[in-house]
Amino acid sequence: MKPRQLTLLLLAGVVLLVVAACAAPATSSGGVKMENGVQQVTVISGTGADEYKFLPAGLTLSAGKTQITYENRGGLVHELMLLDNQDPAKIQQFIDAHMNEDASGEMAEDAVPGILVIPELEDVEAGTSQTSDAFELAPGSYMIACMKPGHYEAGMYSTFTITN
Ligand SMILES: [Cu+2]
Repeated sequence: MKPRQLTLLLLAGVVLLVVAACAAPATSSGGVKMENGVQQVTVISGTGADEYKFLPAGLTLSAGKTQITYENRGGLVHELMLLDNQDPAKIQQFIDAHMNEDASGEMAEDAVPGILVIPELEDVEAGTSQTSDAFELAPGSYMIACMKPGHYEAGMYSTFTITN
């Protein structure tokens, strides 16, 4: 075999490996599973059109001990806030207060008490994930949202419905 052919063959091998690595199923596509009595909720955001999306959207969960993992597969820094969505007007108040934090000097979660259900998963870098502590999830309506500037407006939120 001529050196040139060998080089081409090696190159083809490398290309195949790269393609195989890319085609391999991702660790998980997100969703809900029970583990040691704790409801594990995994949401992801992706690249391109999915950069500003929490997936899967519109999850229905059970009340009880819960842990949320957010996996950022996109190219930007994001965050995940779990918000009480019983009163959508309060969500808007929270968003306004959040935009105003620098001017008002007041944290949005203080301006709208009780809206933030758990501490936010803050500054989740591209290609990383964060998991919340376990917490007790009560029945009701919730929203997860990213409040990085412009992200909520771009559609980076999703609602959770919690059944008994
Ligand atoms: Cu975001």
